[in-house]
Amino acid sequence: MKLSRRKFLGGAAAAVSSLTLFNFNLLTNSLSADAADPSSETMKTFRNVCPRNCYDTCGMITYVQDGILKKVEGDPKHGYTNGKLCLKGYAYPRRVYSPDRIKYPMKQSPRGSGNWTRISWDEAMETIATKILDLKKRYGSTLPICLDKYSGNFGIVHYGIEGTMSSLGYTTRAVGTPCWPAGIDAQTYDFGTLYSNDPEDMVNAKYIILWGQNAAWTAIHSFPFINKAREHGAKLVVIDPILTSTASKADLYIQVNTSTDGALALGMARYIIDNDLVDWEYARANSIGFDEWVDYVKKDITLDWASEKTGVPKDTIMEIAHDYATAKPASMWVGYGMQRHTNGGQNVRIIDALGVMTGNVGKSGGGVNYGHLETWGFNYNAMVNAAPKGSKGFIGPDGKDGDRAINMNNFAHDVSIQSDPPVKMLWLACRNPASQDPDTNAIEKMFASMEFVVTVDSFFNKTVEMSDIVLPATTHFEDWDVMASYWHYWVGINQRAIDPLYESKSDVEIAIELSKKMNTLEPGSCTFPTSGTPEEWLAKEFNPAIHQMLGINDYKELIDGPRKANMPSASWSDGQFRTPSKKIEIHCELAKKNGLPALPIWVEEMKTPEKYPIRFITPHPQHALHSQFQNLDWMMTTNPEPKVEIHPVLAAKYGIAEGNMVKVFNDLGSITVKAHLTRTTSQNVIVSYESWYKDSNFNVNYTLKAIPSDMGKQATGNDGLAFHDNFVMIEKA
Ligand SMILES: Nc1nc2c(c(=O)[nH]1)N[C@H]1C(S)=C(S)[C@@H](COP(=O)(O)OP(=O)(O)OC[C@H]3O[C@@H](n4cnc5c(=O)[nH]c(N)nc54)[C@H](O)[C@@H]3O)O[C@H]1N2
Ligand SMILES: Nc1nc2c(c(=O)[nH]1)N[C@H]1C(S)=C(S)[C@@H](COP(=O)(O)OP(=O)(O)OC[C@H]3O[C@@H](n4cnc5c(=O)[nH]c(N)nc54)[C@H](O)[C@@H]3O)O[C@H]1N2
Ligand code: SF4
Ligand SMILES: [Mo]
Repeated sequence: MKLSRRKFLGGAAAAVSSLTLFNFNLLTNSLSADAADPSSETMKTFRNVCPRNCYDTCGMITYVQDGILKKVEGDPKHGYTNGKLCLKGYAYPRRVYSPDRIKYPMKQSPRGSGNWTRISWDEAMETIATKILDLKKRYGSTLPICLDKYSGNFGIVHYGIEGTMSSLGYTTRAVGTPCWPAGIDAQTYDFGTLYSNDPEDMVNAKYIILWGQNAAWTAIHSFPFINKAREHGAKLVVIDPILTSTASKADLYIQVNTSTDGALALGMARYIIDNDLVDWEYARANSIGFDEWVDYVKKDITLDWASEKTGVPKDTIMEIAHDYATAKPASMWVGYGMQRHTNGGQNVRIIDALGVMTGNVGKSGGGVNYGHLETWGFNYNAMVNAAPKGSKGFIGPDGKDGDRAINMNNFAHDVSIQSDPPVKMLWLACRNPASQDPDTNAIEKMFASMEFVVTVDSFFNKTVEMSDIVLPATTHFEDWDVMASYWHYWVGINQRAIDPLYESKSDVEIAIELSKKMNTLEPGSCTFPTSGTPEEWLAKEFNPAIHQMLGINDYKELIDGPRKANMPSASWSDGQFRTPSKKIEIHCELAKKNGLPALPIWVEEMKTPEKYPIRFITPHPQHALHSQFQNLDWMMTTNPEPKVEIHPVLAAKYGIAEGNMVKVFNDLGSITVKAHLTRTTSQNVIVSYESWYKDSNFNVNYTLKAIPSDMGKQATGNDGLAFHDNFVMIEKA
């Protein structure tokens, strides 16, 4: 039976939970003990925002004495994060003052040797600018220079990294997002864009489904709102192939076969139709193609099929279908984990249709919630720079010069195949492809083939190890910025709380330095402005629409506290969908034009290859944010080594015992990691959380093929990655 029920904090769960809390208190107490008295007259406080790629984008209060960051706390004025941070957030002082921080510009020769020497900023800029001008002369354009930037820091001023490139001319750009593209396209096809209910509005839900979403680790601040709804009687259902920390808190946990969520949702739809629970009035008034889809469900879908496909008992499918359709309102939160499949976007479209058929879209306490970009209407001033006069670029369909876009989600491959001109130089900032991209061997080979690699970062990570020059980046406490969230609706200012440590500079300051050098060596070769204080750069990002949305007249008002956008708590409550038809497009011609099914119908999941019968899922870790945080001393104490989680039955088949070293491998590569036997995963799935451990070569992506998900191109330029359609074999090492 693939179903288990847990009472919230009942039995063993309560014991584990209080233990965790106990350890956590110890940790925070020791931090407070280290810190000076917050009420001391010499203590200054600043407002910061955690700029990581995290749902929560927490407001922070930073305590500084004599120019030293003493401690960080959650900002009580932030209505969503409510004065609390996660463990990573509380560990920030360990990051700022980590002895492992990159302190100065450094060069490595030869690349990959570990032979680093400190250089001055002037030498670094001279070397980089000379190389850029040399490439431009040799190839007639700056297209041989390729930028890969993603989610190290999502601050708006950090779009100056893109600005660094556009001010040089037309360059090659890694385009796309590994996070959420298939789901974005699914919601774009259905609703016109992604737009979610305010997560604080979950308190009004009577029933909540977290579908492939591990909020207890990846969005912890949503839990108080979920719990409040539960205090009022709402039920929490978690659907995930792994019994995650989130699942352990649920009233009902459903262990679904991976990549079959669409089949589960269609089984639910069949039950809802058969039992006359459809909100025909809402669905017919607000969507197109609804009846056509209902006909498909009636003709093609049975509960027996859905149960067989998903591994979920028929009774359970009926139970959640009934409860979801009758709870009014019922909220769904679709996670990014579940769309990382070859049919991931399509599965999201089917889940969207469930929301529509039950009239849960556009309602407070409802929604098919995935994320939004409604509060991101800044000027992106640091990003927009005209190319220098006479710049030659990639000729687009419009006949004009432009950047050359390559696929961020197939980076190693796409960089390698460029020939006219080839890519010769990489600029990496806020990005660690050597840890985070699929097919690490291919990434290493591609890096080795480059003429010149510059990385801007704060730690000597795997990408830095493959670079010629590294430039030291400030942390967000050393910089001005403004931060919006892709989940909640608060916007906060990030003050410079301490001076930049050592010789570190922000990405915009680096662009300024580079521009000065470029223009000295060849006047007019770079358009990036050569002046402006960090706060002036920040001020330029605001506009009247942002002011109005936040109810402020000046960005400085945000120093008094973050502001929430003045918007309805229920997305789509006005019924103004942003599709071509202005209705929800259950039948979507745009999807059809893009080679996808017009309707939210079932698309087969990727089949398990015979040679590699075990699925290897590598989701997001608790103590790290990708390659960030886990390398810090506190995290290494809390979580000293990586593990692979294996079901005892599967482990027995391969003669593997708890604590054995296990080789996980496929055609692409292998990793060797310690086994942890657990029934939280199923018998054909092993799990390891992606992370960069200090002094370790552990990297799940050595085994991961760059297989695209089904959607993403329409809204984000490239399809997503089917990270969780990865198959391996295991043996005792
Ligand atoms: N602590 C922490 N927080 C983070 C991050 C982090 O690295 N660490 N990363 C941030 C970023 S960049 C992102 S994109 C988000 C991602 O946050 P989430 O949306 O929570 O995504 P994941 O943790 O990748 O995956 C969530 C769950 O999806 C499940 N899953 C995988 N395949 C399937 C499937 O076929 N069906 C179903 N139902 N479930 C499936 C996985 O088992 C996993 O438990 O989190 C952000 N927050
Ligand atoms: N196997 C597997 N792989 C995955 C995923 C998965 O689920 N499984 N998830 C994918 C997802 S959803 C994502 S979002 C990607 C994340 O991929 P990345 O965005 O590359 O991930 P990070 O580890 O956050 O690395 C960013 C780097 O930016 C640096 N950085 C931080 N702040 C700054 C700054 O202000 N300036 C500069 N210049 N650098 C800075 C950090 O030190 C870090 O080295 O990983 C993807 N990879
Ligand atoms: S990592 Fe996420 S939860 Fe933790 S402090 Fe940063 S924004 Fe908040
Ligand atoms: Mo992500």
